[in-house]
Amino acid sequence: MAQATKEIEASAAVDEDVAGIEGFTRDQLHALLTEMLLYRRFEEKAEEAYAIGKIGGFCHLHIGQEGLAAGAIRPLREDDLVITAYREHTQAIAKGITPRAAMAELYGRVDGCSGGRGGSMHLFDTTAGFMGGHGIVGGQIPLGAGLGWAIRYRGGDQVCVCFMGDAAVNQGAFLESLNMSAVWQLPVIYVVENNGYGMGTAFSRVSVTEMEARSGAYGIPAHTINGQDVLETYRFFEAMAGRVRGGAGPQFVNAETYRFRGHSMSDPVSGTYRSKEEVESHVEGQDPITILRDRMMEAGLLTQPELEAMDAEARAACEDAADFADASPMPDPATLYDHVYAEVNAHGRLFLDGRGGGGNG
Ligand SMILES: Cc1ncc(C[n+]2csc(CCOP(=O)(O)OP(=O)(O)O)c2C)c(N)n1
Ligand SMILES: [Mg+2]
Repeated sequence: MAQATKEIEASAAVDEDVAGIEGFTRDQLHALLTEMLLYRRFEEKAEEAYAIGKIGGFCHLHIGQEGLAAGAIRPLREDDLVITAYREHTQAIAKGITPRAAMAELYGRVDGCSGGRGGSMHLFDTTAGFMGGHGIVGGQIPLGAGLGWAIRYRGGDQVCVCFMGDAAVNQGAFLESLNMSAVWQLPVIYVVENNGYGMGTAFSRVSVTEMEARSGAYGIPAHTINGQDVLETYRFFEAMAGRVRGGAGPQFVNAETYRFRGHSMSDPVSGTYRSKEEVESHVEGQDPITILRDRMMEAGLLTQPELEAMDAEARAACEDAADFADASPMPDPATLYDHVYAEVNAHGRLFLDGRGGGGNG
């Protein structure tokens, strides 16, 4: 997979002589498809592991929405920041967390990217610029604004991509964060993964306006994209990251997508809030992987054996991740309270470096 990633980056300049689709070379297309297959197989492996009790707690799968992980995150720079909600396994992998470290975290093991303390909803790796994994709906939005502020304060030229679900735009934190981001012109791209539903409530039932209207009060430009089309998504974020890096200020993206599974592992795929037929029609016609696969095959840029080899590689990487997770130890119970509270000395100062002093005093 690392190879696939390099190929996208290496061929950023498009050679017009190379046959491709919409300016993407054959290698770039193969890399994007390989990435999305990895995400899909990872989620299927997680689903299987959850069913046999290897993974506990909550677990929300991104199946159906992978075009947004690949299309919005792969064009970013390594030092750009991503912050998101709890449906984040594939986004973490897209930003550079290995399938092994992600799966071990789902299993709650010490080799997980959060040391086994976060689980499915709290994948973290600051060195990869992946700032979590947040379980409180909308909780990551003010943090995203804070990351944008930190970038500005330090004089950097990174961007922060802050994902959220459609239900999160009705949280007060969304309004406060967009306002401050606009006032301070922060380099944050707010992205709504608009899959049409909260847990079981259609967005149309809890909103009297279209999603695009939500950022207008703050003068933040709104954009709607088709998140099932990974090529459109990739091009959009490639250009938008460049504009925001150049000082365009905060942006609001309504990325239309669809979740193929239930809200979490404990919810049915369909129910009173959406019909079986609705789900089936999206799985049939709106699968980001199938859409790209078919376009590549029609253009003569992908053969069946190539697809099978790609898929076998993705499956093997996820089997390996699960074996790795299984072999990793559980955290030592004696460390249960580590990282929960900051250590404070008698003067109320934080022990930041083990020597006391400094901190918040
Ligand atoms: C503050 C808060 N309220 C309620 C919940 C329970 N809850 C978990 S997910 C969810 C729905 C969120 O839907 P959306 O933001 O559209 O994201 P999606 O699950 O569709 O990715 C709710 C209400 C929560 N986690 N946090
Ligand atoms: Mg939603």
